[in-house]
Amino acid sequence: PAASAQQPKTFDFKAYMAEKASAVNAALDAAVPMTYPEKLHEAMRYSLLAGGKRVRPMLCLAAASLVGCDDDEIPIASACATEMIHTMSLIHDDLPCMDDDDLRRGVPTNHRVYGEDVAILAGDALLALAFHHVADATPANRVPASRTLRAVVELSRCVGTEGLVAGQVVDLEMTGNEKVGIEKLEYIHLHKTAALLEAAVVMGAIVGGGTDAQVEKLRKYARCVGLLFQVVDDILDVTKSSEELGKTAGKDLATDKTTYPKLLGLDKSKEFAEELNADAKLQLADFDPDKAAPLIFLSNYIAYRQN
Ligand code: GRG
Repeated sequence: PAASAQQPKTFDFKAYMAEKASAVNAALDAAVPMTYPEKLHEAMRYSLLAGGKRVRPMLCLAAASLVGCDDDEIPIASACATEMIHTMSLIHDDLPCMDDDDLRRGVPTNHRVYGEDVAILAGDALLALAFHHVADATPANRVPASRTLRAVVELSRCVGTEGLVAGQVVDLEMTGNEKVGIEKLEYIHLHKTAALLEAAVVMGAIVGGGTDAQVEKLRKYARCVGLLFQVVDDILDVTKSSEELGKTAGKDLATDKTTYPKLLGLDKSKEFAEELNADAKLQLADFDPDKAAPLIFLSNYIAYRQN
């Protein structure tokens, strides 16, 4: 069963992704109406609805359904909250005082369109809205207050000193530092990237009514997938730019950014990604293989994606 849990044959993952992404997009659209002050809401919507892959909300919905919750309306608020936080972190990451980027997902960054002041505030408003969304147990989402409380604890933990902010601060400290080792690199990735993926999965499992044992299995799954996400990102950085340049060495090897391929080499980085993918899927071995299919495919998708 463990082997078959890793290879479900009859699951249309493409259709699954399209269906979930469109449900998430509709819920995000409804969550930020174009009300007064319009400039703020426009800036929030500009980045929130700019066509991300929606990996975090999908993980959240899939985890809820794996623990037996067959109504997406129940985890949808948590799912949207993870995307709101992801979006606000990208807006702030792109600011001149951080990465100073002009483009995100092929279009001008939030501050290039709305100005730095509004971009910072749109990010702040998205962060607050994320928590409001999870905490606001309206009849539509029907989540018991005790589960909501645990979900808020998970979400708050992944943002601050144990999550994204800590990862970003260490990343900023490391920029241009030649001596970044594998431990520091892993710290950055576990905090900047894996923490929010973990919160997405764990919140889904909690609001979906999973047992403590199920929640912890899924937490392990998410940690592997979170690190996998970033290792693959680093690999793509090398392989994509070498394809673009028609060279063997990509831009990653030429910049001062420390990455897995730089520390381990490309082949070892690919092996590490394979191990993380296998380890993630191993955590799902005790679940019904048919129900585990979305999380199995999501792990494979993260491992083998091309962008
Ligand atoms: C969270 C309060 C708070 C502040 C933000 C700037 C910052 C602190 C953290 C940086 C977080 C960051 C930019 C992490 C990188 C995450 C990452 C892997 C982004 C790419 O994710 P994808 O591929 O992107 O899912 P799409 O575009 O598909 O949504």
